[in-house]
Parts: sequence; structure tokens; C-alpha cells
Amino acid sequence: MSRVLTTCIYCGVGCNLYLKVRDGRVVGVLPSRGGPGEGKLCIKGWSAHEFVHSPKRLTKPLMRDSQGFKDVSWGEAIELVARRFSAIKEQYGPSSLAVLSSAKCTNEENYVLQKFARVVLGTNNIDHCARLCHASTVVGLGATFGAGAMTNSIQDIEDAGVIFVIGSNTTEQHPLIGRRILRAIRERGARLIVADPRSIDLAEFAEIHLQHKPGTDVALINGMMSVILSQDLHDMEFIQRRTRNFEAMKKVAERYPPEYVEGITGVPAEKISEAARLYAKAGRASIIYSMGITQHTTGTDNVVSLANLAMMTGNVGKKGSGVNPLRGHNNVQGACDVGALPDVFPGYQRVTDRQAREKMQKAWKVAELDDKPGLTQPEMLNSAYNGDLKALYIVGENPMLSHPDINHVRQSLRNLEFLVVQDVFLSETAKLADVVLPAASFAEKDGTFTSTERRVQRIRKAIEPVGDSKEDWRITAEIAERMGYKGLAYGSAKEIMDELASITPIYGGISWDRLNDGGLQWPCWDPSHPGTQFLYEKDFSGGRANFVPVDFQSPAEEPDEDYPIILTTGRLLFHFHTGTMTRKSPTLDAQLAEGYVEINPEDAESLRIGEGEKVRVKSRRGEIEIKAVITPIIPRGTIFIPFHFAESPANALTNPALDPKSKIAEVKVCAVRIERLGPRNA
Ligand SMILES: Nc1nc2c(c(=O)[nH]1)N[C@H]1C(S)=C(S)[C@@H](COP(=O)(O)OP(=O)(O)OC[C@H]3O[C@@H](n4cnc5c(=O)[nH]c(N)nc54)[C@H](O)[C@@H]3O)O[C@H]1N2
Ligand SMILES: Nc1nc2c(c(=O)[nH]1)N[C@H]1C(S)=C(S)[C@@H](COP(=O)(O)OP(=O)(O)OC[C@H]3O[C@@H](n4cnc5c(=O)[nH]c(N)nc54)[C@H](O)[C@@H]3O)O[C@H]1N2
Ligand code: SF4
Ligand SMILES: [Mo]
Repeated sequence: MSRVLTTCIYCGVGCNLYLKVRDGRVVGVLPSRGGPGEGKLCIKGWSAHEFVHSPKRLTKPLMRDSQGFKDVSWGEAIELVARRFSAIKEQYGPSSLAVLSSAKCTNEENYVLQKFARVVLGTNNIDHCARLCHASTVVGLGATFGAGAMTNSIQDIEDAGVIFVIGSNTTEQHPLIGRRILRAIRERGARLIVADPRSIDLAEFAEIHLQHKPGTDVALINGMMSVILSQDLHDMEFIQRRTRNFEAMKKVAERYPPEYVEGITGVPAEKISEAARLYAKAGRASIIYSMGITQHTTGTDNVVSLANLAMMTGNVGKKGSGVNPLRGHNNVQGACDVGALPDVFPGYQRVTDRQAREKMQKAWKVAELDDKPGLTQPEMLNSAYNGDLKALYIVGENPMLSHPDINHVRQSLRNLEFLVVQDVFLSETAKLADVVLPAASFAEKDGTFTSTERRVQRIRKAIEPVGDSKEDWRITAEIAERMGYKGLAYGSAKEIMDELASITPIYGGISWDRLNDGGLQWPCWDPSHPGTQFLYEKDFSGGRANFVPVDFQSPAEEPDEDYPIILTTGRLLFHFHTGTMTRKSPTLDAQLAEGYVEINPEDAESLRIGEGEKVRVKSRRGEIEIKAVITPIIPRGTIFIPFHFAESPANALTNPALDPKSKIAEVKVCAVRIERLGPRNA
């Protein structure tokens, strides 16, 4: 038996683990003492190997004919993909093609894919699931501080006097960060504020639980700021020395006294004041947030509000403080960093900036690069729906379950002339493809992931690719070569990182040799730079940080007579997203094998719904049948459905309405109704 040190494939915490290997198979996992998990793993980490040898793994390329899918050789598959991409590019132009990249894949693979889109297809039409996740963080923290990433580090949480968790179910979704929060409370006397419409586990440990109505976060935060201003708890020294635009902020915040905010959020005014005082007097206060904040039509405004709150109290640029978006996928931070976004090259260098383009043209040895930002994910689907987008290359994403309004997604994907899906499993999306390409999993390749705390860490190949599957970057490179471009013919993933680092200033000092001892946190400017534990100690990206005052706006869809209940959606501990991997893990599947809807006991009583009964949930976009779980975790008038289960897909119901600033969809609020199916179906 041998063991290979690598990084967990599931969430953005980035725990280190060993894969135990026997006879060319991964047979188990052991935690590593190093890394953010400190020798511990959550149940997903402990079972991270279980999907690898699933009999359902894709092992051969598939091609669709009139009978359905048939196995084909790599040669045939690559030849067809290259020929069709080239023909569509020739006939309709580069912007008729698009690429969805993957936050499950390595930095090296995402780098290759964005280079493929830009250089070989000739378009900036590249995006990935960060659009559905932290697009509003990238825009909101970009506008206030300068960079859309955690300002501080995981270890920093334990230096905070007060921890303010808002819209993050940390103990289920980032369990090894949840553990730090609990340890900070228990061992260091940290005090906890939780703002979440649901009574999540962390709420039990909170001194104050602000249980506001979904979609009212801007009002809530403005309310806290109005208290801070009226009680003179703001940090005038910090404001004057390090920020701009305070007066405008003050004017807006003052319009939100807590009594007024109570009417919008449903949170008692006194609780809002108490939370404001606790946060402002902490000395060191850390804000931790995630999807409860970002996935709204006001997602950018929500993020900006948290930055405003932190600036007003001087809680940025020092240990134990900051505004900390918990990034979700194992490598969603990295996929953004290396340019799998339609408006930026690697390292957030803008495609509209001539100097940046010239630099990339030189590095990539091409005469010209597209100077217009490409399509975002929802724009790609709409463009396919309208018939403008003709071909889509989807790598490691499952929009048929993960995007809002999946009836629309299905029609859009069906409308394409050519769909290629590259995955480790035949996902709901792959089932619609013309060609399916089998990818090697994290256990079968080398590379790096960048965790939520900007830490670039190694993954290491433990076994040979399962079946005929190949590393994602090799597949992309073969398509490129077949299309006549040799610039992706790298010898190894390490070689890709060297090129990436050479043109990405924040990764400038990163090389594989330096990553063996715990990884490096960006910005890491040069080979002697030690990496950066927390941002903005001296300067913000633009010198000073900006207050951006924002007013409260209601969600796009509110309950009414026809659809009287608010639906919010999200995740559970045991499953990851669309379940492609976790539902193939016997350990995780045994914990929970079926989806459900959380309904408050009083709502259940008035609707005469019993525990475990199947109900129908309907929105303006679709309907599903799902088991009822009656629980006081969820407040009256709201229901919660996890989006993990294909049999009861939450995204058949959700609203695709977008935040105009970041194009993130409002999957955290829409209006629905519940119907009984009657005793026969119970
Ligand atoms: N087990 C597990 N872990 C995961 C994932 C997974 O699928 N499974 N996915 C990973 C990914 S990609 C991500 S992005 C993260 C997401 O991690 P989280 O954001 O923590 O997960 P969610 O369940 O989407 O939502 C978090 C909380 O938002 C609350 N909420 C709902 N509406 C509102 C609102 O209007 N305002 C506020 N303040 N809160 C609201 C919900 O009650 C919920 O408790 O998790 C990562 N980790
Ligand atoms: N209603 C609702 N919808 C949501 C959300 C919500 O809170 N509510 N959250 C949104 C968020 S935050 C996110 S991040 C998205 C996630 O949306 P997706 O990223 O689309 O969901 P996943 O199921 O994680 O899909 C990842 C795919 O990658 C495949 N894969 C794994 N490893 C590899 C590999 O090495 N190579 C390749 N090629 N493929 C691989 C998996 O089999 C899987 O099919 O969902 C979003 N959708
Ligand atoms: S906390 Fe996240 S990174 Fe750590 S073991 Fe669990 S899923 Fe993996
Ligand atoms: Mo996410």
C-alpha cells in the first residue's frame, strides 16, 4: 500500500489528504496533519476516493447517432470535435462558439481551456460556475477594495473577537472552517453573530441570531450601519486615512433606522442595534459570508454592504478581521484567477486593456486577441436559445441541474448545433451532448487547486486514468492540435504552471517546487515572496478603499396570492451540488439518498401536510414532486429545497432573474405554492 498526498476534491477549504493506493486502485483516504484541516476531514473528505472507481465512470469517448450513444476511439472523437468546431467557426464566426470551464479542474486545466477559447476559437466566450456563485463578490469587492477574494485567512478567524456569519451555513458547507469558528468561541471567547433566515446549526452557538426575511440583507446591513453612526461607534481615523466617499455612505445609511428596517426584515429593532454594537466594539471583527449574500438580483449590493460595514468600523487590513467570502468549489478561486472568465485574462488583466492584450498576444504568439468581453454563462444559454450560439464545449459542469430554470436550459442546449461535454460521469448535461469525452479525475492527475484563502496547493497523481479517460488539459490540447494550433502541446502540467506564472503577476512567484510545504497564498509576486496571509495591510488596490452606498431593493419575485410562499435553495452536508460524485459514494449515499423540502410546522399544519408526505411544489417556471420534512429550522412562509437531487430538481422552480451588475441569478428567492398530492401518493 502506498499513500499520495493531495488536496480534497470537494469544497474550497482545501483540506490536505492522502489517497491510499493498492494494486493501482485508490482504496481509502487519510487526513494529513498539514493544511487547513489540521489533520481532520469532514465526511466528504473521508469518502473523497469513493466515486473514483464507480462502475458508472465514463471510460470511453461517446458519439451520438440515430440510435443513441456509441463508443468511439479517441481519434474519431477528437477528429469530429475539431472538424465541427472549425466548420462552425468558419461559417458563423468565433463568437458563435463558447466554453464552460470547470471549478473541479486544476488551475493548469483552466488556464489551457481559457487559452483554447481565446487563441484557437478566437473568442472571450468563456465562463464557469463562479457566475452562479461569487460573481457578485468579484464585482462588489472589486469596486470597494480592489480584489474579489477572502481578505483574510482561515487561521485568522481565530484572532477575531467577533465573528459575523451571514448567509453561510459554514458547519455543513465549509465544515473545517465551521470547526475553527466553534473553536474560536470555545477556546478564545470569540462572540458569534449569525444572520440567516434558517436556524442553521451555527445559530445555536450565536449570541445573536438575526433571522431576517430572504432577500433583505441590504436593509439589515444599512440598519446596522445607521446604529453605528448614531451611536458614534465608527472608526473615523480609519475612514479618513484609508477610504473615500464616506459622506455619501453616511447619508444613505442614516435613512435606515432599525425601527424602519424591522418592517422590511422582520428582525426586531433592538436585535439589530445589539448586533451593530457587538460588531462595532469588537476591535477585531471578521465577516464570513457565502451564497445567502451573493445569489440575489441585489447580490453585488449585498456584498458591497458588507464591505461598507467593515470599512466603517476599521475592520479591514489587519489580522482577525476582514470580509471573507467562502469560495465554494475546490478550485473556483483558481478558475477565476487563471482567467476562465469572459472579461479578464489570467490574473484579472482586462481583455479591454490594450497593454494586457499585447502582453498576451506576445506570450501566446498570436497576432490578435478578441478585445470585447465575451458572454457570461446565462448569456451563453440565452444566445443558444435565440439561435446565435451554435456550439458549446462544457468541461466539468452540470448546468442541466445547477442552473436556474432548467426547462429553459434544456431548450437552450437542444437548440445548439453541436454540444461537447467532458466529464467523469454521464451527467444530466452529458446526456444531451453530441460527443462525450471521458476525463480523468483528481486522483489521476497532477496540478494545483487554489483554495478559498487564496492558497495554491498541489494535487498529485495517485493512479493511472480510469479506463481510456485522459487529463482534461490533454484532451483540450489534442482538439487544439487537430484544429491546427500547436501552442497547447505541453509536456506536463508543471510546464503549464510555469507559463501561467510568467504572465500572471499575482501568481508570479508560484512554482511547483515551492508548493511542497503547505502551498502559497497569492499575491505572491516573485520567487522570493512568501505569499500573503491577509490583504490591504498598507494599501488597497486603488490606494484607498471606496464606500459604495446602496439602497434596499426587493427580490425580483415576491410571494402573492397564486404563489404565496418563498422558496430558498442551497445545500446539505452529505452531498455536493448535482450529486454526480457524492451520490456515487456509498458512504454519502447511505447518509441521505433522497431530496426533501423543509416546511415549517405551522405552515404544514395549515396546509395539512404530514411528515414524509410527497407534495407538489410549483413556481411560474416548473413543478416538482418531493418529500416533506417538517422542521422549525425554517421560518413560517418560507421553504428550503437542496438542489442535489435530479429526481426533485430545485432548479426546475428557481428564478433566472439576474443581478444587472454581475449577472448572478437569484436562486436564493422565488415564489412558489405547495399542493398536496392526496393520500394515494403519500
Ligand atoms: N456539503 C456541501 N458543501 C459545499 C457544497 C455542496 O454542494 N455541498 N458546495 C460548495 C459551493 S460551490 C459553495 S458556493 C458553498 C456554498 O455554501 P453556503 O453558502 O454556506 O451554502 P448554501 O446552502 O447555498 O446557503 C447558505 C445559507 O444561506 C441562507 N440564506 C438563504 N437565503 C438567504 C438570504 O436572503 N440572506 C442570507 N443572509 N442568507 C440566506 C440559507 O439558509 C443557508 O443557510 O458550499 C461549498 N461547499
Ligand atoms: N438552486 C440553486 N442552484 C445553484 C446553487 C444554489 O445555491 N441553488 N448554487 C450554484 C453554485 S454556488 C454553484 S458553484 C453551481 C455548481 O454547479 P456545477 O459546477 O455545474 O455542479 P457540479 O455538480 O459540481 O458539477 C461539476 C461537474 O464536474 C464533474 N467533474 C468532477 N471532476 C472532474 C474532472 O476532473 N474533470 C471533468 N471534466 N469533470 C469533472 C462532475 O462529475 C460534475 O458533473 O451550482 C449553482 N446552482
Ligand atoms: S471541509 Fe471541504 S475540503 Fe475539507 S474535507 Fe470537507 S469537503 Fe474536503
Ligand atoms: Mo459555488
